[in-house]
Amino acid sequence: MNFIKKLKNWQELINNRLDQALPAAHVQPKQLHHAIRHSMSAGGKRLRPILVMAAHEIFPGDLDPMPAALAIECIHTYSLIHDDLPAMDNSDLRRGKPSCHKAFDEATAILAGDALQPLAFEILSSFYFDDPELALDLIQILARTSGSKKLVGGQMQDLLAEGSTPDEEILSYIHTNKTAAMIEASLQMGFRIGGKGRDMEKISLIGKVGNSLGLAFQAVDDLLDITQTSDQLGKDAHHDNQSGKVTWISLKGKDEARRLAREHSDKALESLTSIGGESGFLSELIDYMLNRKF
Ligand code: GRG
Repeated sequence: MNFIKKLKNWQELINNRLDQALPAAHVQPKQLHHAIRHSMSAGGKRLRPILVMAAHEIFPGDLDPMPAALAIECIHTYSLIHDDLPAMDNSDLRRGKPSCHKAFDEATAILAGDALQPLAFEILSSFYFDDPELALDLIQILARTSGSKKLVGGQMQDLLAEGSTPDEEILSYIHTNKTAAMIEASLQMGFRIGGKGRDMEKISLIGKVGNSLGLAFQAVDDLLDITQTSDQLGKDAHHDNQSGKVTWISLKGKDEARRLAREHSDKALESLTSIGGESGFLSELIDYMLNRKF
């Protein structure tokens, strides 16, 4: 199957499985479940769940990686809902639709994000119940990644740095923790479920793939923010400059951001090659993410 067809198939499958995993919109409190579904429903690229599937495919195992893919999307979507809030990035548009607090209200958006976090861990603990060691490893990866030293810490530092003089060390901290950590965790979770999920050397390499891919992804994201329109991105464009964000572009300019994106992407491919196995799709995905337009 060609790359794009497989990507679309996985996106569709993930959307269907998310639909089944989320509480139905008619379940009380309806407003909360509507809000969760509003933010979760089609529009996201589903990159992180696709990375879970692609990492599992390198050395496939007997267990289904899809529940882990859904769990990471729950955490990612919660982080987007909270990031859009007026107290954080104050964005009106997300995934081509009004952001959660615009479509509902701030309290509902906070609660929708809150509810998605335990849902992620409920999914992991229920689906991998028969393999408690695996379930615990997956829960640990996701809990650590979404905690105060990674995702939340990166977000905190991002907010603290707003309007400040750009500083390379702080910017690296933000990108590593706010963006790359979740991409790294996606690959680690998918790989852990697969057939060589306990091979320490390969686990370290897949972590390196994730870190480099995450840094490339963020550099491309910064570039898209200045080159694309809100319509094309499905979220507020030119937002970084308006909100005084420190980015590679504010620090070193557009050409350097592009060069960095390529460099990190090449590093990701290099580490991936050392892992071996069935990595064709993931390697095409790394290229695709570098050249994406939204
Ligand atoms: C609120 C704890 C907390 C964290 C928020 C996700 C996030 C952290 C902030 C959003 C702003 C931003 C630029 C984050 C960097 C990562 C990123 C580009 C997220 C958007 O991911 P995509 O492009 O989104 O994969 P879709 O909608 O396609 O899933």
